[in-house]
Amino acid sequence: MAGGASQEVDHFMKGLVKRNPGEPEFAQAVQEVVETLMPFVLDHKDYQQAQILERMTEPDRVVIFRVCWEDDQGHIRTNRAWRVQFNNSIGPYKGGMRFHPNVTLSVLKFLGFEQVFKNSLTGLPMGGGKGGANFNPKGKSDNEVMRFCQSLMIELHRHIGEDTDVPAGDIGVGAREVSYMFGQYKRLVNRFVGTLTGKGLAFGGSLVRTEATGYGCVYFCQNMLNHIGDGLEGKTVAVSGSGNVAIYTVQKATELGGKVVTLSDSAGTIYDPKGIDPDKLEWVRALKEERRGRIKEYAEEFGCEYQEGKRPWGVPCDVAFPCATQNEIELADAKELLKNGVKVVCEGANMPTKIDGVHAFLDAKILYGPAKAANAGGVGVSGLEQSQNALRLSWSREEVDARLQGIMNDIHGKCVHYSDQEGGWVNYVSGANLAGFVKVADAMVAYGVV
Ligand code: NDP
Ligand code: 2IT
Repeated sequence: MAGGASQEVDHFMKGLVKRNPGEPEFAQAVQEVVETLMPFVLDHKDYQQAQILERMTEPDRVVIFRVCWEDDQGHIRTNRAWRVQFNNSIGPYKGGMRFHPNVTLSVLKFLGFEQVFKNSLTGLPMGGGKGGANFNPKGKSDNEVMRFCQSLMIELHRHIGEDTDVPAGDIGVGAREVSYMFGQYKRLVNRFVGTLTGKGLAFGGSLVRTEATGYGCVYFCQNMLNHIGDGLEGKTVAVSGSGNVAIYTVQKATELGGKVVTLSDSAGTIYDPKGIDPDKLEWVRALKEERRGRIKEYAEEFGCEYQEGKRPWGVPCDVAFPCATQNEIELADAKELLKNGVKVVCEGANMPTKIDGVHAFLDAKILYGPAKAANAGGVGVSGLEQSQNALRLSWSREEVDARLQGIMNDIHGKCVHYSDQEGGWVNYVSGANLAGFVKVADAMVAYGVV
């Protein structure tokens, strides 16, 4: 970056941190975007005059509320919940809900900010939002989770709607939680409309939504590899996490000829050099989705190594799919991956790589697919679920999967079109940030001062 742009980034970030004290994740997400956008914005007077970066980094509104519920012992519990309605310039707010004890306003603002760009990249009419609560579903009974979801929805329902804001799942929010929230929403508003996505197939859900983030991430990876005349066939693959995104990433990567050798959770990593075949993966799906168990049990079941407290990044691999959480690849992990010859890093999780790790991947000129492009398949199929709900019909699995592939191919094409390219190497970070930005920024400029 030229000296002038670099100074502008520093100046901008100082202001942002001052306005948003104690929000490190939000500052990190903005920094990564502003670093790539600043030279472009400095070249475009209309964006500067419209103060577009200042406006795009300020959410439209944030709703914060108390959620009280009663546990199975009859004790009253109190949690905090949020909905960050970040930007609705190109469509109703859209984004998941996260239930995890580490959820803070900073985490939800970073996720909402990223969502604005991601949703723009899908080509569908969706603005960006995110919500969640500092509630820990782990170890809670189904009834406790239900009471929590119902209590949360008593407040949240006032702020959402099929043309206003459409929540979905994220960490700690899967089919069970979306069903409880949607059931309570429907009861409160007395209307059956697609205000949540990720719903069950019997009540308005879309085929392939469960698989969409993982499948989409692998389609994006395959696109990056095909662009350089390569493919997943025969590649050794490391995946982190063992939740929704990880499971369907493993499924599709295996189907396309990769050998996946790791999975993890917050307690440790399993390393299975023979590969996680479809039967083993089905066992993991039941472990996680039905029994809500720990990944350590995989090592006991299939007799492989369990690395307590470790992430998968020390294992030799050609392709890495971080699919657990933010900041799970630190600079040392990035260096370790590069030392072991990684060729592709494709992000299923949101902001899994710290900024210095991102710079290490870009400096090494590997194929690095940033989250807002690579994991957009989940929200993409959520958008298709909204379309099906509005049309009052359901598309077949083949139809939704073909549309998902089309969305991921288009995102890849946009990244290539907008990226800085050096000798044929594509910088997917600058490509994704610019392509996502232009559509939203142009809408904001067209609206005038709003
Ligand atoms: P799940 O709740 O299904 O699974 C989360 C997985 O990540 C679990 O294995 C969990 O382990 C692990 N994990 C969560 N927090 C931490 C942590 N602090 N440290 C280490 N491991 C952790 O969530 P999803 O699979 O839905 O989400 C995973 C990632 O993908 C998130 O970054 C999410 O934002 C992103 N994403 C999800 C989409 C979706 O459609 N669901 C769409 C796009 C992105 P443990 O059980 O031990 O907590
Ligand atoms: O981060 C994400 O894109 C999601 N958690 C999915 C959001 C959605 O609305 O489907």
